[in-house]
Amino acid sequence: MTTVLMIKFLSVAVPKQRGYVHTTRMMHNVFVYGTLKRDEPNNYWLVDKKNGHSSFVGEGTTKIKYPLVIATKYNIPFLLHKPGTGHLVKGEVYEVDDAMLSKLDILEDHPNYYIRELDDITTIKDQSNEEVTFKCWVYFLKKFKPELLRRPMLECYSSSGAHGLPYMDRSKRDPYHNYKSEIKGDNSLDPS
Ligand code: PCA
Repeated sequence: MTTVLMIKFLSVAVPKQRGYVHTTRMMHNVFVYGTLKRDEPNNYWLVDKKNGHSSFVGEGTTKIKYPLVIATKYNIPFLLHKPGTGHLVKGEVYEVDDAMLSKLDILEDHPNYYIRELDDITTIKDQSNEEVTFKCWVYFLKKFKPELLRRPMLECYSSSGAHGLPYMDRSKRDPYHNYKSEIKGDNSLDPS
């Protein structure tokens, strides 16, 4: 297995007053494990060109175990930052530009709610079938109520999975219900 640091730039043509000039945009790898995956309720954010650029890189798996649980009355998936507990979680890697990354931060309310962190993700290269591990951004829940660890831990999320807990879209939620208080905790005594 090889560990690689993938730093990419996208070359784009930007209109100037006369003709076009080429400039480069920083690209980022993001690992998604929940509603942002293909065929899941928030994937439209990632594919909407108005939000910026994204391209599917491949399926990926966390290199260490984490608890992936569904919580709140809206059935939201959370990757709890408790390394070593749960499963090697399966998800998808996307390459995104700065504009898309900041849109995803708005959706996930980083850094107030989910926290975006770089973590090791393993994927299979198409051409050589070789396993590679590289750093991707991942949205974690870092301060959570300990009782969330008693919930069933998933290896692979789907809103329509056998758990029977379909995700409820924001537009259908009660604006007066503070669902964040259902999951937010103070893990200051927990070193992970
Ligand atoms: N969307 C992000 C984090 C949790 C969620 O529902 C994701 O798919 O990775």
